[in-house]
Amino acid sequence: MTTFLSGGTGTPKLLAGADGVFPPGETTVVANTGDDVELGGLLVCPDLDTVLYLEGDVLDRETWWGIGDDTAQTHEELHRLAGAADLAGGPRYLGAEAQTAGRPIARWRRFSGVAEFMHIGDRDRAVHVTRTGLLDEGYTLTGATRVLATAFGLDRDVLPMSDDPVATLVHTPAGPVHFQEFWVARDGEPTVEDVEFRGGEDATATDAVLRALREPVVIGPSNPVTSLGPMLAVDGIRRALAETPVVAVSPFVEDRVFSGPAAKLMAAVGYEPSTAGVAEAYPFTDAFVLDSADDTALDRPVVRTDTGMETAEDSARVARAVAEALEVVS
Ligand code: FO1
Repeated sequence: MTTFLSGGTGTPKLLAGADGVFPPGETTVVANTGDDVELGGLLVCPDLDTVLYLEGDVLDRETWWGIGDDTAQTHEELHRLAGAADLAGGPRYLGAEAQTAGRPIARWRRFSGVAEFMHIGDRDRAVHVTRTGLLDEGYTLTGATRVLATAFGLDRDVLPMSDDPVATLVHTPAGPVHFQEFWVARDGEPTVEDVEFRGGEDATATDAVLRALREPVVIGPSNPVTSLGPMLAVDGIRRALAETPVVAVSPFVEDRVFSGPAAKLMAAVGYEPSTAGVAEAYPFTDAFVLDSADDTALDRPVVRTDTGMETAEDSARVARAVAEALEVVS
């Protein structure tokens, strides 16, 4: 058995061609939930859903989020209504008191659905309605995810990192904003002073996650700060990673990042935005997979390959390098 830690697009891209090396029935994916928001009363879990949709073969492969060829009639009507009533768009946070009222899992990231600031497709929304309904019926997020995994016919086990709330808040000169405001509404442009994983200290890892972390662990080329940071903020997860073989794929080629805001966020939290900085951020990692053009000298074993992943064949090549690195450290 092997366990993948997933967030953003990095680890999903690795999983997309990994079946031949890591058979779905023998792998578990633990997904970041720091990016989750409650929007118009519905819990949206982008990193869980990307894995559900990928493994269920419905993922939008242009964006790597949402469902391919989805319509967005409800989203469009929400914008028409808001526009016609002169309601300002942009993220509309619920009031300060409401942020800690309501469903505990949604704490510190509760938004009104008026002029919905994230694009939610119609089929995607059905998933959020189902998930939120199950939570309201008393399911944990782990239980609700299991139901959705069955609905999408998954062979891989997919687990949220915790059933407790952890919210990724980006501190900017104008104050803290949720990661989805920073990324979706502000295009990743605000200056970042710090990144906070609110709730991380009190959140616990579920038994299912702790069981999965007894197996060898793979961290794909996900963003070390916003994809992995929320997981590392949970004590039990950090401790479990120190006890098991871990292989990580660098999202950098030396100091060049493949995509996304990783470099900016790493610099903001005090890590060099480079492979060397990733190694510092992941002290529990026993071996790394680096790009063939990455000459960074690390104090741990390294397997090199072309880590660019555009096609399933690319992902399979990186998966084989990961398996080779795991052999060295297991
Ligand atoms: N990313 C965007 O850039 N714009 C969006 O409107 C948007 C909507 C969205 C809806 C559901 C979902 O699961 C993901 C969505 N994302 C959107 C992606 C998301 O912001 C991030 O890429 C992830 O949180 C990073 O993993």
